[in-house]
Parts: sequence; structure tokens; C-alpha cells
Amino acid sequence: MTDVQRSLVLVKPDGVRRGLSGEILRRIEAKGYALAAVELRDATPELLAEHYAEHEGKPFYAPLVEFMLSGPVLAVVIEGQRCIEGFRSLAGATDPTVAAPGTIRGDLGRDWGLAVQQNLVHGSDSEESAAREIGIWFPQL
Ligand code: DAT
Ligand code: MG
Repeated sequence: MTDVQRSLVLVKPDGVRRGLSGEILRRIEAKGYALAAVELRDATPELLAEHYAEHEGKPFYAPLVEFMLSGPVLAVVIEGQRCIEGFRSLAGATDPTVAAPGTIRGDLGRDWGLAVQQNLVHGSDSEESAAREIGIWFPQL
């Protein structure tokens, strides 16, 4: 039995724009996770419709997709022991205002008047989501 997992991480357009890609990768590597793939990408509406399918129809869906199209994202596949849960813990709560200090969103996330979607990172939330999302962003893996 092994708990080695892969997870899809995205540094969202706010993180790339603010020059935080390196800091976010540093935290991932410092935690002990390996980088299996890293690519600066422009998302597309089609790709985001797949990626955020679970949120379709929610009030924040359209602004979320628009934000994700506002600039390049850094798409990353990480690998390590229980890294799905582990990265969620590194990222912190969805809303940067309440994300704990020590987390990516808590330390680096802005909360002055910006919408919740500008929370720097995405991380898969289950093994099923990770497999699905890695297939969307890195079909060759
Ligand atoms: P997470 O990114 O923590 O997994 P999620 O999957 O529930 O959060 O939502 C996906 C993204 O959508 C999230 O990173 C930011 C945005 N979002 C979620 N809830 C929101 C809300 N109530 N208002 C605005 N944006 C929201
Ligand atoms: Mg999510």
C-alpha cells in the first residue's frame, strides 16, 4: 500500500501577475512534494468549463471563469505522500480573509475589496478530482 498521490495545482492569474509563482512552488517543494509537470498556460473557456463543471450554475461561476481567463495560469502536477490533502492544507481556506496565517492564501492572499475567486491557487480536493483535473490540463500524463 502506498499513499503517494498526484494533485493538480494551479497558480491562478492573480498569483502569476503578482510574481508569486516561485514562492508558491517553493512552499510545495519545501513541504517535500515533487513537481511532475509545470507549465505556464493560457486557459480557454472550454478547458475551464470542464475544470469547473461542478460549479456551473452557481452565482460565482461566470466571474470565476472570467477571472481565470484574465491572464496566464501556472499549471502544476505535484506528487507525494497524501499530497492532495496536504496541498489543500498548504493553500488554506477558500476565502483569503479567513485563511489561516502560514497558508498560501492566509499569508499572501489579498482581501481588500477583491472577490473570493482571487485566492491565488487551486488544488484538487479528492483522488477522483485529481485524476479528472490532471486529465484535463495534462492529457499526455
Ligand atoms: P476551493 O478553491 O477552495 O476548492 P471551491 O472549489 O469551493 O473552492 O470554489 C472554486 C473557486 O470558486 C474558489 O477558489 C473561489 C471561487 N469561489 C468559491 N466560492 C465562492 C464564493 N462564495 N464567491 C465567490 N467566489 C467563490
Ligand atoms: Mg475546489
